[in-house]
Amino acid sequence: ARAMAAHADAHAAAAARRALDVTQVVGAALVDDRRRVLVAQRGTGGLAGLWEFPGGKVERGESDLSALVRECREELGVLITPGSFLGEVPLDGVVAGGAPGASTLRVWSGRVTGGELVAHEHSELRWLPADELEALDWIPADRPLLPAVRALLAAR
Ligand code: DCM
Repeated sequence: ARAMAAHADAHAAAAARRALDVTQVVGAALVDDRRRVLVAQRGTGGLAGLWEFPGGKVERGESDLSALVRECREELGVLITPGSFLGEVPLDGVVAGGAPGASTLRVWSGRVTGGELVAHEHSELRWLPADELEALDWIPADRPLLPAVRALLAAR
């Protein structure tokens, strides 16, 4: 019941932030049949060279999961099926254009269910097992999600 309440709270908070028109970011921890997760290296911008879970900004009027599916199609050329919600991390004000913590990164697990994986926007894509995640040079927002991703891979 507590998990359900927390889930409802997270949804209410997300709706409130959208009402304020603050930028939200979604990401996908895509897993395969070999207990690996897809990680992507940013090729351009201030975060170039850092690793992330693929994703991006939720557009006005778009749901989180629609944004997740769209971003994976645009960035990776694949159709994904979202799975479980893994967690939410505050982003700094640079992304949001607002107060620190007003914007968040929300990450779901997912599976690739169609298409051919191509790095359309990243400099590199890698499928990595749980024990190779910690050593990557992660975007700060993504690193706190690693325990949840490792648990996801261990549970499969
Ligand atoms: N971002 C992030 N973690 C991700 C994906 C994105 O922290 N897994 C951040 C980086 C950018 C912003 O969200 O500041 C928008 O991402 P993009 O440039 O990919 O649209």
